[in-house]
Amino acid sequence: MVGPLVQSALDPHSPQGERLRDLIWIFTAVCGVVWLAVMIALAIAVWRRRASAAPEPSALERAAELRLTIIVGALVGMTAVTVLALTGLSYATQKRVLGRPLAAGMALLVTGHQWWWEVEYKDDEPARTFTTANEIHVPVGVPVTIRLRADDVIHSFWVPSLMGKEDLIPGRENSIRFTAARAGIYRGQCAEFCGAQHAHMALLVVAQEKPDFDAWRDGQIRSADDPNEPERQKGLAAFLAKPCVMCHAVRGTSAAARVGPDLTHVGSRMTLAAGTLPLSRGTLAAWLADPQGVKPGSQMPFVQLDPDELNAISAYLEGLK
Ligand code: HEC
Ligand SMILES: [Cu+2]
Repeated sequence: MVGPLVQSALDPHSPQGERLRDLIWIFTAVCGVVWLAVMIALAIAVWRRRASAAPEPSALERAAELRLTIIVGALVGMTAVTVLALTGLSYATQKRVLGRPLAAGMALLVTGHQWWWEVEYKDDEPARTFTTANEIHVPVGVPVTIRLRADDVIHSFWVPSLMGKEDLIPGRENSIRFTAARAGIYRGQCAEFCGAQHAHMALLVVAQEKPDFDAWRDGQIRSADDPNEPERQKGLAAFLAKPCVMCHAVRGTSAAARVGPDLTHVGSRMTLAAGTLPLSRGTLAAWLADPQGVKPGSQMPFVQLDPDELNAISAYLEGLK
């Protein structure tokens, strides 16, 4: 499919991601220095103790006591200053990354479902609004605000190269912002345990140059084309006759349900079932033949299809570019 996609907060591709990466390194460096200092102090103490003869336990050395009090007091003070400084830095970064709303830009709405992502592109013009799933395209250099909702349980939206995590909570709306700095494909993952297939709740963010993004969006706004090939026509007929239509929408047909992912342009996506499989005609057929084998516990039930129907529907879906 799209090669081995590494998702790493240490490999940022957005200004917000860079802020967070800097924060991670500063914390790591400061804590590393503190750890090293503690280990050195410990080694010195052990070594000194062994060298000097054990003093009389009940003897009181006023000077030594005073020195120790001052040293311990100073160290407690330094610890407090370090912790406060790191807290302040973390707070400042959070304000910069999440603080002021972005002026212009693009807004979309992502809803978490067990175990897939519904993605809605809103537009002032209702005819330009559309829904897709598991793959978010954004233009490079444009600030993107994503409103986050959940349908069932708590999920967490995390695309490490672009931004930190944000929870999707039923009954509440959160939001997250980022600006993709470079074209690329960035993998994301649900980061809050949400049930059996939590690990198979991935998504891709595809950052594209503006003209490519516009072309993609215009393609997604379109309804599905009527199939010309006989096999795909058979596939469409079978799809509409089966319970698929109780859960899925294909714009331009009578299928308009929203229980599962919108399939209008499913063939244009890189992955199937929220990053579980690369998308091809073969994996579509495997999914339809045994959704519970591919993704046990998934909310898509097995639907009985004879081999011809299975082939025809797979061909139809693959052609929904
Ligand atoms: C009871 C509701 C339901 C029925 C019936 C159903 N599906 Fe699904 N379908 C889902 C859900 C929910 C998902 C998301 C599964 C996941 O990724 O965890 C899904 C996922 C899919 C996907 C993958 C979409 C993507 O973008 O990854 C395809 C393709 C699909 N269904 C096709 C079909 C076809 C064809 C039928 C009929 C033979 C069908 N479904 C019947 C609920 C349903
Ligand atoms: Cu989840």
